[in-house]
Amino acid sequence: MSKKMVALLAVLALALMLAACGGGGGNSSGGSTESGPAPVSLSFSGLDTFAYDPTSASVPAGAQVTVDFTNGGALEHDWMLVADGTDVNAVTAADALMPEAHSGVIAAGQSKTFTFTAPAAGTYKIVCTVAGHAPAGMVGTFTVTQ
Ligand SMILES: [Cu+2]
Repeated sequence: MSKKMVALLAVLALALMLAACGGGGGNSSGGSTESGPAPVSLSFSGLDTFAYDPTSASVPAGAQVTVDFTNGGALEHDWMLVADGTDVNAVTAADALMPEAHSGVIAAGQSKTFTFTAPAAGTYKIVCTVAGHAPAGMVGTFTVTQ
């Protein structure tokens, strides 16, 4: 076989590989057509010791985050995501980073599951907006990774 022929075959083979990789996009069955992080499920309890259990979570940016928040106390509690710079001594529902990243106030023993899209990479706070709770320490850390 001539060198030209070998080179031509190599180019053809490469072209076929590129077509196979790049062309499949929308019509392959299921699977990896959506790029991006896998969905994340988190479980938190709000406690009358003015703490969350667990106290922190870490998720990838852009992930669909489902939070199952249970009020494990006798008082009302909620779970709300706010910017790291938010003053926890004066936090209200209006400070929510996004309305969907808030459980709403949950009665004792009740729970709520809600879903939001993880924001850009960085550090955020989880706060309880019930009067006095965040100032008493009911604040968690929510880390979003690249
Ligand atoms: Cu609370």
